[in-house]
Amino acid sequence: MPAAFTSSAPSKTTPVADPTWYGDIRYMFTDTDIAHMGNQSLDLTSYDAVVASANGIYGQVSAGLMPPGSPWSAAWTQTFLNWMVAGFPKGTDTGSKVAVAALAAAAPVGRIRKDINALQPPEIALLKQAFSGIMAKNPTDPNSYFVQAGLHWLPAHPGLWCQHHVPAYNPWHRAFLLGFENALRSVPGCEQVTLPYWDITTPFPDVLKSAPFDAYTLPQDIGQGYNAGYVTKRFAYPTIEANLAGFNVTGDINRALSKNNWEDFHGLLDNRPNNTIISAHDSGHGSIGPTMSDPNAAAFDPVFWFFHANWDRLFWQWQTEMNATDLRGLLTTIESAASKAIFTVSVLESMTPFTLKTVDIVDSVKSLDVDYQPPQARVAEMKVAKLQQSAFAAKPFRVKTDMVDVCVSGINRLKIPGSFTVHLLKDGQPIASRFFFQPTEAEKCSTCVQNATVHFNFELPLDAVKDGQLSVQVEPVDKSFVGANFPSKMMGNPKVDVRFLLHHD
Ligand SMILES: [Cu+2]
Repeated sequence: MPAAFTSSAPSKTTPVADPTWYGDIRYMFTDTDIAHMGNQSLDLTSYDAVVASANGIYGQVSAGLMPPGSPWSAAWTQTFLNWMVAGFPKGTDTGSKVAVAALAAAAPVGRIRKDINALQPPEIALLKQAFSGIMAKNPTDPNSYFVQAGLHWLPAHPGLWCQHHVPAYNPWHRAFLLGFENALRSVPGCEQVTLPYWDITTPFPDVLKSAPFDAYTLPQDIGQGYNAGYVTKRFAYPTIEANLAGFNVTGDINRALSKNNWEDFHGLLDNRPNNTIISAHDSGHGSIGPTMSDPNAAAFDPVFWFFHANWDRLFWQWQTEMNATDLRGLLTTIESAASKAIFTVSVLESMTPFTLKTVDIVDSVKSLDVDYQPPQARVAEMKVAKLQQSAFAAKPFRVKTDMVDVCVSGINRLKIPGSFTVHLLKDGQPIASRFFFQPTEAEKCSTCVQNATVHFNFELPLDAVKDGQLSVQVEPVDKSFVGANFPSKMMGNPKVDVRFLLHHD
């Protein structure tokens, strides 16, 4: 289990000369402080709120008044002042190494999800037994593969339950996976089985290319033309690998893991660049095949579960590295009101159709008994520079002139019938592409209409885009309406911006 959040608090006897929000300040408020000031509408878990009230907080702590009964030491007060003087730097977390070390030494967890390539033959046999078992269950049985997969979209409640491109995306899918794993455990003899993951930066796992993991046949109609007898479909395996490389899914994953805050890790939320986890997830869906490209039916392809266990693993890895494995730690990484609200406003904490609430899934190990074994081959791990579109003026920054961000914005996705790819072309040749995962009738999806207008960010070497004619093409999966190039006018006349990126030293 990760170290307790408060264990990373700065020294009470020696002031920190160069404190940051992520490294020091967020650890200085106790749960009591947070509850107490919360009554007075000051949210001490929020960077913005603490910055806005910093003068008042400093006045109280320097006068020895706060917190009541156990005021801050002189060193803490000085640390806080140093942070104010430096212009409230956000910095990066320094507690992650503590958290990771503590994790390794922790007591064994009940559900260890493994890299599918690390499974031993008896483990594969058990997993096959569990999948075959739920696939054989009557489609009215809540533990049947049909009911479980159907919760994602069709036939359950199209567009009402499943959360994508919104703050609840990661929490909702964590609960979804747990329910599926419980269904697998309902098969006699499989009470201990766990759902492995496919590290998508490695080739398509061989074990998923044969029954029962290669396909599923619908036992009854689910709507939208998916009728009884429909067999889930994938592209040819070499095509899948070429697609994943073409979308640079690995690049998006590495960029996401380099981010310090919730919005940038997910991407797209709060108008952040769309080139991190949700982009990698969408492009992954689009890479794998006709069934996985369509949210209506994606969860019926058995690869969906191994694919999504991997996104949940990455979410947990990011949480661990950010010391955001409990609610309080997670809240300190959240910057926007909409994201914070799903963890703090009771009615927004529910995740239909699950009984678990968003706040229940934050600590995967402690609350859900779920942990992940690291991937077998960490081939693709690379250090990604923390490039930003804007930087704090209080700190020196550099302009990186060898990289640019090409942003295609203002795409009204509700006008596009189903999932689509956005290509950036130079002299007619695609140089970068991204996929967007959405249902055929996005305008009827209550989650989709919350963010009708979407954008795509391509971080590229300047050399890749200069001295050539650039163009953008939006290619729907379903080309029967307008062909391979969706007309700009029909989707709100998207715009293109190119900007240099900045970074702090
Ligand atoms: Cu998905």
